[in-house]
Amino acid sequence: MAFKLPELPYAYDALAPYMSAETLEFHHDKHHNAYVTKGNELAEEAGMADLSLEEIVKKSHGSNAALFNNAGQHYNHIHFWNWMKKDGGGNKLPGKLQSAFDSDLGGFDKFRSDFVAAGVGQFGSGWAWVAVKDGKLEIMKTPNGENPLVHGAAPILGVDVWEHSYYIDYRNARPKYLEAFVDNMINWEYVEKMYEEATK
Ligand code: MN3
Repeated sequence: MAFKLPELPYAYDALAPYMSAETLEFHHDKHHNAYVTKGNELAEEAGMADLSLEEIVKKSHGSNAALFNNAGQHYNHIHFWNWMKKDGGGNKLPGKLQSAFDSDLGGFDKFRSDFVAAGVGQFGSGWAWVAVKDGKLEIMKTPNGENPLVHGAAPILGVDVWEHSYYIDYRNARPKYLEAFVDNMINWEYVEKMYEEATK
């Protein structure tokens, strides 16, 4: 199944001032598109072009680093665009998520500080996550294009901490970007949908 660049689910300026149109234009049209183009070439070369994206991510992990990085980033960005929305974020979580955050992550405030700390603590490029592992939520961080799928977990929320995600808007202030992501951008309904899929 060939990779295809999805449309952004909102206008380029929808997340401003927390994430600018300029950031989204570069990040979606250039960076994500490059992962799609390169990923298709490498999947073809590896004879994996007919597999699903998730299968390619898992199968290339540890055996084909170039394909893994591009396929992983394609998977991560497809969800990343949907993990954000205009007027998102904040501590009003849909009911089922709220109970899981309370029981597994110590409540919203502890989630917020642990998630921001995971993103800040990821040295260099990578991602911070909330993932379901063995039926429970966990905060994780991964380098480069890696994601929780290759650690036996299902991501339900992730934030891109590569500099291309925040440098135009926040320069080197990664913590401020992560706080704005949690407070003003998260699409909790999409997180809930992934939570339901991961726990059914
Ligand atoms: Mn990115």
